[in-house]
Amino acid sequence: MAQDIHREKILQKLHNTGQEQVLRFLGELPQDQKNTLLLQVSGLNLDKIQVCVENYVKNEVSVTISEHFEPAPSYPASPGTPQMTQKYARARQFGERLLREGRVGGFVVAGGQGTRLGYDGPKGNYPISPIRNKTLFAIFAETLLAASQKYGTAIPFYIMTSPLNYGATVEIFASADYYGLGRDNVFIFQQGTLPNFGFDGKILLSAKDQIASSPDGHGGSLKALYAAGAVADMKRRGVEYLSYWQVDNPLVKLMDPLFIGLHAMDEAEMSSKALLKAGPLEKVGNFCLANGKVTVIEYSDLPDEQALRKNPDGSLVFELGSIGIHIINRSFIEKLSAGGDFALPFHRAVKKIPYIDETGTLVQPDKPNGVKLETFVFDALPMAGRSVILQTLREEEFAPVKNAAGTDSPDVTRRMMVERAAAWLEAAGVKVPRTPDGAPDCVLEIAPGFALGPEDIKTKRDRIPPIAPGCQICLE
Ligand code: UD2
Repeated sequence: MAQDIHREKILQKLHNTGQEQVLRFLGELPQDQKNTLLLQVSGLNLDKIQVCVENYVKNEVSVTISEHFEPAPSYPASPGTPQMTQKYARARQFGERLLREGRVGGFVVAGGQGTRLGYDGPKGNYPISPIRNKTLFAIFAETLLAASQKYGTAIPFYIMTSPLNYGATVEIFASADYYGLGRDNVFIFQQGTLPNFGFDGKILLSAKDQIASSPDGHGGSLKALYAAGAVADMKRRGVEYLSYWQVDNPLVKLMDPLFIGLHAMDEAEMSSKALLKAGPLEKVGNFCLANGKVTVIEYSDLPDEQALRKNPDGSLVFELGSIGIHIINRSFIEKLSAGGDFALPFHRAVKKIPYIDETGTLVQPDKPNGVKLETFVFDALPMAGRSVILQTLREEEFAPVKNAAGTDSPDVTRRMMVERAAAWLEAAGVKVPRTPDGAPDCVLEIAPGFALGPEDIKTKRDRIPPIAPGCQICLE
């Protein structure tokens, strides 16, 4: 009886919001599939979806950017003045103290699919290191393990997956015995999903008993951290800051004392690392100051005339690109989530979405037929009381694996990993053979357990053999 009333309520709601097509095949489904579908439908917030449809699906304009925005201030990659040098030194010490006190956790967003890379499976399992072929997950976990040892604390590792790659990710970590971090220090959880829509705003079905849906974007991480209990886990451990990064970038400097220290000293709630863009139209988000708040405007939303604007010295006005590296305070996530109705703006992506048509046939469209919605974590930046930007260097910290070939491809990433290893060794006084055009004439890999940065190499000079032209050396 109660079930019938519940079902009636769902039907009524679907009718009121014009979404009754999702139950089109209910009558012909066996009971278990009926239940699956009704469970999915009852999990939809149809009132919110109706607003979404009006504002983001039927509406062509995806994002409204503030009319008045200016470049955002930032800390340079290297301090330029004696005062700054002092501030950076103090920040580094403060960051190291926070790390030693176990107040920082690691957080990777790994819910995206490796579609562009043409890789089947969680992208974090992509093998990338130049000699040992270690996966992205292995590199991150080994880095956290090395940092845990360096700072004498167990740094927890939070990993956000999507429902599509959660099971596989759990299996990867279990079969690698959590890369030595200990099962208790690895927290794998799932992000939320959002239904997919036809251009008419109707929710699509991917099977007669399945609503077509996709992950809700990395912006979903803030809610998911809270809902999955990761925030409660952080609280239990005394973790106050999350070092956040994207799964595709093996060069990311996790647990960077300078970044953590500047963020904490300036009492920021959410901070970012930035790069000087490689060109005005590079496909990264642009840091701006809109209404006095640090804001990222995605490359696709920044009008070209703004992206191309130059200063009198020839530099770009909007020169700072976002690379998906942040520090986020636990208290900031708690503050946003506690109210329950916190929401980031949706971004609209027009896609080819397979769907079940009214005759019950699965259609694989050959041109875009609908809309997927996503949220972006950097849209939380303007909600932060304070937000710091620290510039970093591309060759030191950013080599994402995104495409099978060309820009941001595995070949480029591996080359940059070797280049950085060579630069670290040379900074410690080790001679690295180079070709006439300046590239390292050898293949080098530095395991995180050997060194987390050039400073660790200096103390291990005696363990580094002479590097002959054309050789392969892995320091571990
Ligand atoms: C992102 C940024 C771009 C720049 C670039 C640097 C956006 C919208 N753009 O571009 O400004 O910083 O990265 O590399 O972020 N993810 C999830 N769940 C999702 C969707 C994505 O966990 O639902 C993760 C994904 O696994 C990856 C990260 O978020 O680690 C970035 O996602 P992407 O690869 O789709 O972003 P991209 O390359 O378009």
